[in-house]
Formats: sequence, C-alpha cells, structure tokens
Amino acid sequence: MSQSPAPTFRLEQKRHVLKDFPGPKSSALAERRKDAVAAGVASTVPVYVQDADGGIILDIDGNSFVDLGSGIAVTSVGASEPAVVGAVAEAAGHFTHTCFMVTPYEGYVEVAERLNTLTPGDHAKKTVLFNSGAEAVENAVKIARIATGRSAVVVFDHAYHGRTNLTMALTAKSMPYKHGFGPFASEVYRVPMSYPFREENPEITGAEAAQRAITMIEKQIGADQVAALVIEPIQGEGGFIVPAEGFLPALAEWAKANGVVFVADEVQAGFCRTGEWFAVDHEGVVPDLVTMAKGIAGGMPLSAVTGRAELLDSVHGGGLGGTYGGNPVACAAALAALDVMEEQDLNAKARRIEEIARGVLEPLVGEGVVGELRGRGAMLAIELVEPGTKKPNPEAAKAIAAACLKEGVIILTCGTYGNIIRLLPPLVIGEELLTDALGVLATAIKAQ
Ligand code: PLZ
Repeated sequence: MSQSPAPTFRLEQKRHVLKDFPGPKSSALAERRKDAVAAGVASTVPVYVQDADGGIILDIDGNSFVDLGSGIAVTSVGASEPAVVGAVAEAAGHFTHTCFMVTPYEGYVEVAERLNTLTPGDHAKKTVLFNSGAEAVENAVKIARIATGRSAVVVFDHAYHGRTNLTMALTAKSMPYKHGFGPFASEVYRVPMSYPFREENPEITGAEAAQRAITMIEKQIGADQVAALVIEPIQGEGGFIVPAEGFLPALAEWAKANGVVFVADEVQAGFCRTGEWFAVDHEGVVPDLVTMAKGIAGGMPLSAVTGRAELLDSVHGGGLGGTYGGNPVACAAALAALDVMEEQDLNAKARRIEEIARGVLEPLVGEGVVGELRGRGAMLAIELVEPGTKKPNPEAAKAIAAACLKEGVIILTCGTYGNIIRLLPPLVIGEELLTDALGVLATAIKAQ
C-alpha cells in the first residue's frame, strides 16, 4: 500500500447533488449551446463545470459529483493538481508557444528524456510529441511504414484508436465513430482479439488466440507486407477487454520474428492507470513503439510516440511535426504530472483502488445483470448481460449510469455492444469518496 501522504484538496471531497439538476445555470447554458455548438458533439452529463479537484466535479449550480471518469482517463493526478497548475502558470508566463519546429525549448527535450526512460525496454529510444492520441497513433503508423517500407497495418476487433481518417479506419466500431464518414484509409486489416468473456471456446489460451490472429495475418495479408501491428494492451472504448495471458507476448514475438513494428497504444491504459506505468508492463512485453496521451499531462493536450531509436530516426528530417506538437505549456504540465505520479506513487494508488473496488463489486458477479468484472488497477469494468445469459445488456448499462448520475456519481459506459460500465477514477481520489461512489454503483446494479 502507498506510504505517500494523502493529498489535500481545495474542494470538499463530498458528493452533494440537488434533486432537480441540471440547475438553472446549466439549463440556460444548454439552451445557448443548442444555438452555438455543433449537434454532433455529445456530452454525457447535462451540467456545466465550474471547478474540479481530486475526485470532485462541481457544477455552476453548486452540485458536487464524484468523478469516476477522469475526463476519459485523463486527469489521473486530478483536474487541478497544484504542481501541474503551478507549472502551467509558470510556463505560460514566459511563452505559450513558439513552435518546436521553429524555435525549440527545453521542456520538449525533457519530456522526451523522461518518456525514453519510463517506457518499457532498455534499448536506445527516441520520442516525438503531438497533441492528441489519434495524432500519436497516426504518426506511429507513419514511422512504421517508412521504417519497414511496407504498408499494411493490422488492428483488432473492438479496437479504438481515434477519429481522424486513418485512425477511424483503425477503429472497429461504426456507430458513432465512423458511420457515414468514409471512405477510410486503405491497407488496414482487422483480426480477432482475445476476449476471454466472449470466446466461443472458453478454454482457448492467449497463445492460441494469438495464433488465430497470426494465421489470418499470414494467409490474408502476408507477414512481409505488414508494417505495423497496433494494439491496445487493454482495450479501452471497446470494453476494457483484457486479453488472455500470453496473447500480447505471442503477438510481440511474432512481430519481432517477422520484421513487423509492434505498436502498443497506451493512450488510455498508460501512466499508472493499471497499477503499472504501462499496461504492457504486466506481461513484460516490450513494444517497438508506444503511443501515449490522456494521463500524460494532467489534463493538458499532449501526446507522444516513443520507441526504438532506429525506427524514429528512419524518418527524413522535417517528416514529423505539427504546429502545436509538444506545446511548451503542455510539456511543463507533463513534467509536473510525471513528478506527481512518482512522488505520490500513483501505481500503488491504482492498485489500492482496484482492491477497494473489487471488494465492493466482486460479490455482485454472476448475479443478475453482472456478467464479468475485469480490468487492472483503476481501469476496471463490469460487463452487463441479460440475466443467466451472455447476451449484451446495453439498457442495463445506460440505466445504471443514469441512476448513478442522479445520485451524483459520474460513470462512463463503453464497449462494442455499449454494455460495459467502466471505472476510471482520478488516481488521487480519497478512499472515503471512492467507497461512497462504489456504494452508489452497487445499489444501482442491484436495482436492475
Ligand atoms: N487510442 C486507446 O482510448 C481515445 C475517445 C473519446 P484522442 N479514447 C477516448 C471519444 O469518443 O472521442 C483514444 C484511446 C486509444 C487513441 C485514442 C484517441 O485519442 O486524444 O481522443 O485523439
């Protein structure tokens, strides 16, 4: 268990919502939004934020919600972590932007050094910075293609890699991410994932599931055509799917033997979320390239590709970049956030969150709508089914999330079938607040 001191917070770490939210201020903003904001952008929660700190989001009408989503796995250190806020203010006070491609600065170099050390493997590594997860994944593919001189990219069922054109192609789920937005990038091939809960043969091992994918790759694409195999070590949007043990190592080994660049998309699972720095660390897998974003910078937009120096350096000068990539304020935030992760031992915090959450939720498994509880660290999920079957139950997921919200607990759903409740609390959340929120969740599940 973590020995680090518990952080103190500005906002009272207590759930408190009025019966009839959204309140008048949020409702007025919702009206303004209707006229001003594109209808294609949806929000999960109907209130507007005034403040956020620790495990609490305070809305503009005075309602305090427990945050079990972290803005989709971003604010692991908290949404207003003092060291991050201070670093942002300090950096912005000097320069908000110069463009690293025009006039470079130290923060970018330092973030690269930190990531080269933190990511798995002790080989020589290099890093390039961007703004979003999708941009990181796109660039990993660009790097793999130029390094190998090949074009095919292998991705998996249930994968999520972003919303740009290439990453839409890499993403599995049509609605809402891809529907109507094609044509999509070519040379993208999808193979079966290891999804233990939904395997036809529940006995299939990780190695066998990997071989199933490998056979498909070899027969339908040809190993020597494949530039990259891109995989989320724990799938995020697809449903917090943890592949069977041995699946990732077998794929990594095959990639190595066949000159295929193994890309671990750690955008959602990285930076202490699973109780390790990276989700691949649980099985000792060393990727050729790692894509990172979300938790990296305490809420500021920053993403990265880190990997084998010879791969990164196979790109011609000027071949990688972007106006904002590695913005100096975002870099300062990342350096502060990484310090917080180390100093407060957020890996230990994530493991403690798992222990507490499993204690509350495990007794519900197999009863009623709860098909499975899975995940690692503070990346846990419940797969909801129709009682007595494995038939996905998205209605239950929606109803449970709505019931939690009504009580002041923000919970996100996900999954190919929309039937997954996922837990992504800030890693700094207090144990009392977490236990309170889990109690609300357990009650909502039992009411199904
Ligand atoms: N790779 C593994 O989880 C983003 C998407 C939310 P961006 N996941 C949240 C939504 O509905 O848009 C994600 C991810 C993995 C890549 C991405 C993309 O990261 O920063 O959203 O581009």
